[in-house]
Amino acid sequence: MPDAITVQPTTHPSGTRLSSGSLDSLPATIGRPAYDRAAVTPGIVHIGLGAFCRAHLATYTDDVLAAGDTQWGIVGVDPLSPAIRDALKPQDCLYTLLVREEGRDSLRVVGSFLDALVTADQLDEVLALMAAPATRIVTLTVTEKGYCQDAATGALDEAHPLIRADLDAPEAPRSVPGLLAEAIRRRRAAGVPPFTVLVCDNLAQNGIKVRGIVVRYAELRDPDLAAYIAAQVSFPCTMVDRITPATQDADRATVEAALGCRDAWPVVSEPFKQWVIEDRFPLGRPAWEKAGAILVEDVHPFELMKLRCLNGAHSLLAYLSVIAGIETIADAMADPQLPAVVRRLWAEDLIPTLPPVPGTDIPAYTAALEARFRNPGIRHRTIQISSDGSQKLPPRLLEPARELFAAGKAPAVIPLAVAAWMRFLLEVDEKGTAYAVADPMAAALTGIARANRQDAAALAAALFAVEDIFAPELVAEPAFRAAVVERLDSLMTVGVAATLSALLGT
Ligand code: CS2
Repeated sequence: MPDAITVQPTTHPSGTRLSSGSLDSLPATIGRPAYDRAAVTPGIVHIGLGAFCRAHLATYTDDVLAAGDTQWGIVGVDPLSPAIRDALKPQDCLYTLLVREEGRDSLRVVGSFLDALVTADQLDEVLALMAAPATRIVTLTVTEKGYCQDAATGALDEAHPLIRADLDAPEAPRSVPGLLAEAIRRRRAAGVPPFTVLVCDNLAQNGIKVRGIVVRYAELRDPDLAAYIAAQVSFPCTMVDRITPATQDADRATVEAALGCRDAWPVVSEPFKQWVIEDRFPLGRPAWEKAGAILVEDVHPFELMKLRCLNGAHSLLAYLSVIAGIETIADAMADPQLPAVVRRLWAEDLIPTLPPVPGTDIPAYTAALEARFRNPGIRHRTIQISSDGSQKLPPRLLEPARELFAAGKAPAVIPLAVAAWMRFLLEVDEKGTAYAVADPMAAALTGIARANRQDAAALAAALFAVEDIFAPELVAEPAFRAAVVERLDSLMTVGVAATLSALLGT
């Protein structure tokens, strides 16, 4: 089913709720499941019910169901919060995807979620479902921090409170590694082969990394289970991409006006989407390629390009924008200087670190990224992207910086991004407006920032010492340290605009 269906706002009596029963009365311009949902059986358990998976893998799967392969319905599981489950259940797990581009909105109701559960209060049901033979794939979008990793190394954070708790009570897991290990253990005990674990988060080599995390967790729990997981469970790597900002009330109102009934939690995204997947699914998979996914032997080149060029540029823009008081990525791209800084980041620091990407012209890819960032229909808040910097900076920007130094080159723009993140930790923008830092390490990081708020060199030195974020080889580079301190001092004394002018020579 295509995403692009132009919508004319309608004036239906409001009050009704989107549901199976209201599908037939939707305006003809609204896309909807082109298949009998009652005939669909669950084949996928998806963990992490945020907006991204509903704009991305659920729409690919919706298309596969519409193409007639009805054994791949999805049951969604949120590890913590009941909010999305409670919004979706009364509407038979249907929801609307509002695709926005300049002057043209299109809407489709997505039907691939069959049910929604919450681990925190339905653990037995979740584990029974994950252990069921019909479940052949477990997909995940739990964000970088959801895997309980040490962000600098990508290894399991063995001191993580959820991991400690799960090791004490492994049959009632609360962490994602604990949940995967327990479900696989139950399947093994029942003679059911393991599901494929498909990680759809922005980690470098996401499948390999999460495999390492789950195997290590299992080793601490039961070495025999660890050996089984290492030998038998497939963790293909994936590259996922679709810009999907958090849903706002204004989006709910737009959707309600178009549908003529209320959708408690629609999702907004850009038109573009991309999914590159390693084709290693021992128990089979949906024919996602029919919906445009690219199945490959090796995802790594695609993933490096996306994680560095898209996500790295997002992080640079987010930290500079939050401290300058710029609200969205589209607004940042309307700034007189920021687009030029992003182009330099791509050209000088990131593209030189990338291997060739099959079928892709990388400068054309970054030019297309620039157009995506400028999409005025997408109000992607810079404060949203600023979250979890401790998890995001290492794969997006610190690793390419380390690679550049190892090749004898100094990065031109990455030190500015790192300095902007450090300045951002002061929790107040240049206009004096306070904001909160959202990060699993927020307490420690903002504590360091508060203690060193007058002194760029001291602040940078204290943050460089945080080994969960900074690899020792990188912070041992005097040129890296000096460049970050210089930029941070400039951001703290003369501000974003003057710092960018100095960098760009404008
Ligand atoms: C963003 C991503 O919030 C962020 O950190 O960089 O969510 C980004 O929008 C997606 O990865 C796009 O595919």
